[in-house]
Amino acid sequence: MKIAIVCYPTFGGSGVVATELGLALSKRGHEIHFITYKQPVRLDQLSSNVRFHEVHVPEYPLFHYQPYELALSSKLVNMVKLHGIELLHVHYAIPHAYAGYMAKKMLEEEGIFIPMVTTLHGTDITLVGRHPFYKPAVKFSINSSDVVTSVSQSLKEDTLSSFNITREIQVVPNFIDVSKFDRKSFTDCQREMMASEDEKIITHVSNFRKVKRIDDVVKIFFEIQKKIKAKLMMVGEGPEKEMAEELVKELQIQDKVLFLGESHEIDKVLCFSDLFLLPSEKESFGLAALEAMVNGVPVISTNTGGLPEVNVEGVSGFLNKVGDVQKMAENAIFILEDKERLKKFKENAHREAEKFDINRIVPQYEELYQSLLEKV
Ligand code: GMT
Repeated sequence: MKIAIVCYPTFGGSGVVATELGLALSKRGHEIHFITYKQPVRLDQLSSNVRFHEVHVPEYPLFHYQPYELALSSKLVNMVKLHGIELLHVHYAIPHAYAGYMAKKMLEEEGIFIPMVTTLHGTDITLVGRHPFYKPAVKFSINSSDVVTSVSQSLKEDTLSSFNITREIQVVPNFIDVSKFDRKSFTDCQREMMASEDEKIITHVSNFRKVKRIDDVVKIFFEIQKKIKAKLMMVGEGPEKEMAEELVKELQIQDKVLFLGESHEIDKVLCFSDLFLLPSEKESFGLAALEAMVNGVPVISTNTGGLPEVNVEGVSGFLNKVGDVQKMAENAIFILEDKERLKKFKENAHREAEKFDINRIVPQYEELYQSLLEKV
């Protein structure tokens, strides 16, 4: 199949999932065209089966806001015609599903019928999409898609309760390539550069937005380090980073917390981590938690959104109410304080992650595409 994938090219989960999906599909013989404003961060292997088409938005002084949707829909029309693309898969409703729908309609005028799959990722529904400024357009684009998928059951329910949806929503969970971790060489893991042997390593990875409750990450760690010798690795960039740095200074734990910035090599940090913290306000799935788990890192998270579908209570980690710093710290200490218990949780975390192996999930998308193309 010739498939166009539209996504955000940044470090965010939706772009990562879209890129990994495209790469996996290309390995299964499909021709994938990524269409977005910058080369996606995880797209490091362009080939005859994997192409990238950049959307340019020319600056024009008349426009207070440059019209990205317009440029994207025109680019989609041109690329579909030029490369004979058969199907659009757009990730994140805003504005991708909207632009995709416009492209579909323009192509129909020329007698080209192309189905569109829209995958909802979370913040496009739970944060941004339900804002009255966007809501009618988001509802319209979801209802106008040929197939709608969501990355968790919880996100499906959130979507149905926030919007008047007339389409069926299929849950296709996010995934991970488990084989990558089985093949990993031991030398990649340079633990000694980060902490001494008797220190536990605790990690958080995110885009440092308010929804991640970065202050809770620091507060949970503050409680842990009172009882257990530990270091905290903070990976990522975002608006809450400065506040977190201030808090770390205020709590006088600067020597125990490392802000590593954005990284292309998350797995190299996760491979020596003992525990992962994800105390988010909302999380439709929690891809970061799954990435930790496949690396054998237990997860202390909140029990919000889709997190209970990924992190299993008492097995791969623990889940507590949003903001319950004390409980999350107690659970973290419970896992870390006993060597055998920690080992068990690490094994469990990896085993639970295997349920989301790429080879189980990608065929679900393939089947869905196939059945759509049969209807055209
Ligand atoms: O985590 C973020 O804030 C980024 C955001 C995105 O749109 O890239 O992530 C969302 O999509 C991910 C991939 O499906 C999910 O794993 C995240 O849980 C979801 N984030 C939220 O719901 C806050």
